[in-house]
Order: sequence, then C-alpha cells, then structure tokens
Amino acid sequence: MSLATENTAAFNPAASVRSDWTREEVRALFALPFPDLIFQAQTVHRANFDPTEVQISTLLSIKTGGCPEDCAYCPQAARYDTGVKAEKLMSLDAVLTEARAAKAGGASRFCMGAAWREPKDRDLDQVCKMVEGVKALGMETCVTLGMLNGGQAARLKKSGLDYYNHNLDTSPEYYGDIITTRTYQDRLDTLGHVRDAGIHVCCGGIVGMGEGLEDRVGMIATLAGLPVHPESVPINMLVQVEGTPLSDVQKLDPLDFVRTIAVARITMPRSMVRLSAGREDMSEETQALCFLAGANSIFYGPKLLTTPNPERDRDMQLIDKLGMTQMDLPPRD
Ligand code: SAM
Ligand code: DTB
Ligand code: SF4
Repeated sequence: MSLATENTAAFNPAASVRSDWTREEVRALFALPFPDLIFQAQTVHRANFDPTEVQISTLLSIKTGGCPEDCAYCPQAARYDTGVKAEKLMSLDAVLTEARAAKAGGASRFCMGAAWREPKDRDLDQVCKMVEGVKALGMETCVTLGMLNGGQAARLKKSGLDYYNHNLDTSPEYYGDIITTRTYQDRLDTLGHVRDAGIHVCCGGIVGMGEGLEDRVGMIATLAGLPVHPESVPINMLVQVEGTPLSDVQKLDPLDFVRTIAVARITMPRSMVRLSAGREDMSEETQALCFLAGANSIFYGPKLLTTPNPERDRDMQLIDKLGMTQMDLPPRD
C-alpha cells in the first residue's frame, strides 16, 4: 500500500473539533508528503467552508512605535533603531476616517493595533469609543493592544468589540529567544480573559524567525490545544525589518510556510486561518498554495501596521484570477 493510501485511510475529515492534539500527531502532519498534507487540508477546508471565499480585514496602527517590549521581530520596539517614529494615540475622528476608507475599499473587518505592553485605563476609554464608532459603520471590529486583565476585556466587550488579537507567536520553548519582557503564561492569561469576556479570539504566530520545525509543531499544538480554538488564526511570515535582531535571520522556505497553514487548517477545522504578514514578498503561486492549504482570510490594503502589504488592485486581481470571491461576513456570525 502506498503511503498516500495509508495516510488518507486513517483520516476522517468529518471528525469533530478536538483540543487534545498531541505533539506527535502534529509532528506527523508536518511530516506528511506534501500532496497528502494538502489533500487532507483541502478536504477539511471543504467540509467546513466554501473554499472559494476569502475574508478580508484592513489593519490600522492607531498608536505607532515607542513600545517598551523587546519582541525581536518588531519594528515598533523603542529599543531597536528601525526608523519607526513613536506617535501618540490617533484621534477618534482620524480613526473613523480610515475605517470609512477601509469599508469603501471593501473590508468587512477593521483591526486596530497599538504598540503597547498593555493599555492604560484612559487609553482604553478612547479605544472603546473607536470600537463603538467603527461598529456603527457596520464593520466588524478587532483590536490588538497587548496584555489585558479581566476588567479591561469586559470593558472592550461592552463597547461591542468582536475580536481581540493576541498572538502566542511561537512555541513555548523558543519564546524566550524572542521576547523576555513578558512570558508565554502572560499571553495565555490574556487569551483566557478575552475568552471569558465573550470576545472572539484571534491568535496565531510568526514563522521564519529562525525557529526549528519542532517549534512550528509546538506553536500549532499549543494553539490547537486551547480549550476553545481561536476563531481566527493568523499565520504570519516574519517581515524582516532592518534594525531588529531578526533582520538577517535565514529565510524560511515558502513551502514550510504553506505546510504550517495546512497543519493549522487540519487541527483547527472551523477556525478562519489568516494568511497574514509577509505577502508583500510572496509570489502569487505561494499565496495560491496557502489558499489551497486552507487559508481563508487576508489583511487587505497597502499597509500592515508599519510595513508594506500588497496594493488593493493587486490583491483583487489575484482573488479574481483564482476564481475566488470575498466573503461578506465570516460564517460564524
Ligand atoms: N503590542 C501588541 C502586542 O504585541 O500584542 C499589539 C501589536 S503587535 C505589532 C501584533 C502582532 O504583530 C505581534 O504579536 C506579532 O505576531 C505581529 N508582528 C509584529 N511584527 C511583525 C513582523 N515583523 N513580522 C510578522 N509579524 C509581526
Ligand atoms: C497579526 O497576527 N499580524 C498583524 C496583526 N495580527 C496585528 C500585524 C503584522 C505586523 C507586521 C509588521 C508591521 O507592519 O509592523
Ligand atoms: Fe510592542 Fe507589540 Fe511590537 Fe512587542 S509586538 S514590541 S508588544 S508593539
């Protein structure tokens, strides 16, 4: 019997959502021959989603730079000389102007990011007003503001927030090589507060940070081991920014990025898997493979937070060329 037959015989795409994935199982998925991995990912994707649909969100950095944390990948950390200027929190009006433009551009969700370790209460009041304003435009809302306590998560929920983005970034083992100013457990605690407040969780990580295969296994196993899977799982390819400690790290083979997407899709079958940062330097072919591997959302618009993303026209042409269409709203809502 060929390997392919063995692998597919044991595989049940209709299996229920599981939070008991072992590292061995996740490792075995990464080790599958590429055609078998993509076949499984496609099958799971088609059992849960329309594979021709892609959800699009637009990002805005509402508070840029000057961050006290030491995340080795991040152009916004004050301690690295990256040329990103520290700015104050944007005004409500300016944010709503950007949100209107994002809506006119076709985005269904507006994601606001702040370069904070955690929000101060005064700043959170302001962000809650932004969430209310963006919701009133008829868009879904997402914010990423750093660590939260339970009270802060409850306040955001009250303002109507739909999603909170907080990434695990990598495996528990590699984490200490990337960030020392907060722990993995701090991140899990924040995710717990967001979940308890009834806000949808957006949580994923970054690959191409010099991690090993076992770290990609550990990251996906941790995400898929959460008691409730994140509704949205962003998989970022590191954007290498001059001045950060990771600016010269060895680039990851794009096929290993595709594999990470596929394993996320298989282990978290009902989650939206987002092909996130790194598309600016990705070929159309790699992006197409990511969609085949089960990615069904992207960030849309010429800027991520501080770094470039493909121009809108280019993305629309690609979506069109692939015969795909934009998902109006994610199916769970
Ligand atoms: N300060 C908040 C925090 O860290 O939670 C929110 C903003 S932070 C920029 C959001 C996420 O962006 C990070 O967790 C990281 O996963 C991602 N990110 C930052 N810089 C990146 C880079 N150069 N390449 C890829 N992803 C990056
Ligand atoms: C996520 O996982 N990726 C986005 C969003 N969540 C906030 C951010 C990517 C940032 C890339 C580097 C930059 O533009 O500063
Ligand atoms: Fe600060 Fe967030 Fe960047 Fe880390 S990822 S340095 S917390 S802005």
